[in-house]
Amino acid sequence: MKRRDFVKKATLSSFASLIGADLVFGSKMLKGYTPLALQDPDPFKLFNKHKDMVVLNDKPWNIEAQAHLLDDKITPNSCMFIRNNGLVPEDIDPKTWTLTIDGESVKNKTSYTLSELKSKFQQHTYQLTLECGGNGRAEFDPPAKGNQWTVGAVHCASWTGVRLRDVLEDAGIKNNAVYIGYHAIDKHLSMDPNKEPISRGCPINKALQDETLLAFKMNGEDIPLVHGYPLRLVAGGWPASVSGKWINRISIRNKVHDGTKMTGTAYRVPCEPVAPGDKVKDEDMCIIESMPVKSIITYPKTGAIIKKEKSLNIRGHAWAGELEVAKMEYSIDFGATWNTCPVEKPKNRLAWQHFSATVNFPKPGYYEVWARATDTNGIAQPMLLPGWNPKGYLNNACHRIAIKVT
Ligand SMILES: Nc1nc2c(c(=O)[nH]1)N[C@H]1C(S)=C(S)[C@@H](COP(=O)(O)O)O[C@H]1N2
Ligand SMILES: [Mo]
Repeated sequence: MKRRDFVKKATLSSFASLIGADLVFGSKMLKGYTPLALQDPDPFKLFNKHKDMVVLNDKPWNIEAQAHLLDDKITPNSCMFIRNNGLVPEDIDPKTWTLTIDGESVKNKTSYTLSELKSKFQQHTYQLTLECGGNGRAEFDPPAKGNQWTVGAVHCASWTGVRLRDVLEDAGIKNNAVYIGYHAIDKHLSMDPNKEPISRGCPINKALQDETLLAFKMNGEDIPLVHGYPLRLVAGGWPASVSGKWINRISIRNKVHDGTKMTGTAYRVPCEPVAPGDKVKDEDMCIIESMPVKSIITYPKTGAIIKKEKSLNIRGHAWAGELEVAKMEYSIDFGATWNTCPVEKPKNRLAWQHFSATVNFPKPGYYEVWARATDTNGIAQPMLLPGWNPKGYLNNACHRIAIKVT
């Protein structure tokens, strides 16, 4: 039950147990009034998030991790960033939930209940890296509007579900299919029922990949509500906006999907590089597909102080959209020289990879450790900022941590 309904239905005694004190004049309270103690929900409790997570916006909820919170190989719910464009749905009944496959390019429009999806199709589990297209936006200059994500809008959880391909093929895909678009039940901030907060998708070939899932489990449990319960599209390696939460419809389109945030400048970057601050026409903006190569140092936490004789073990993760990370390096001299360090193979395609290194510092003082990944095409992360773009997407600059050696 959602807190609001709980408050509505609560008796005075259960109400008091929520607040942790007696509601002394509870009988005098006007009907429909919510006591202040319950008006400001604590997002950390509400979403089971770690206390070091950073709230960027509360309407809609946008919460990011810090680098040191992402140390686990598989990101636990407590440290997964939240990015909502609209309102988190309430009162979801998994028993009556259906997913409808429709669109110009479906052979037979078909609806499936959750239990049909689970029983009719084979289930698969993959670790999938989902990074918000706007991760790193805070660093761009001139600045871009939108959530000022620093480094924490990325996670790699383990997702279980059925292949989108199996379901689309069951409904039948016409030869003229080019794209899929998702529709979800979250409400627009304006509460206008005719507006969708977001309805994105991907080309049909991405939709048909083995790892593209209709997921109903995350890290072995029901997906937490805020991350898309009861059904979520998961398309690793692409901007996480492609991975629709709370989806109840997928359209097989005979053209590029034109839902909310597919058109204009949303999730698009200039097709050709532009100078910082340039105006770019809508028609010169291209849809972001695979995310660029990137890495993050998750241990130690920036600002760590170490003793001179100790060498420092660092570790973190690296990912490269549709590609793999082929090489991992670190630098302690602001990028003048680089040392190669080991990077593990991914658990499966589109999962992030783990790296570690033992770093030795020549003498006491202030240092920065920079990490740089290179993908299988030989493309490396830029040391500082990559190409400026009007909406502040795709900042894959090297992650840096400060270290003091005493
Ligand atoms: N229905 C729906 N799906 C959505 C969104 C949303 O607002 N509504 N946000 C998208 C964006 S922009 C991102 S980055 C990811 C965030 O996923 P998370 O909140 O599980 O980390 O969900 C995507 N799927
Ligand atoms: Mo996003």
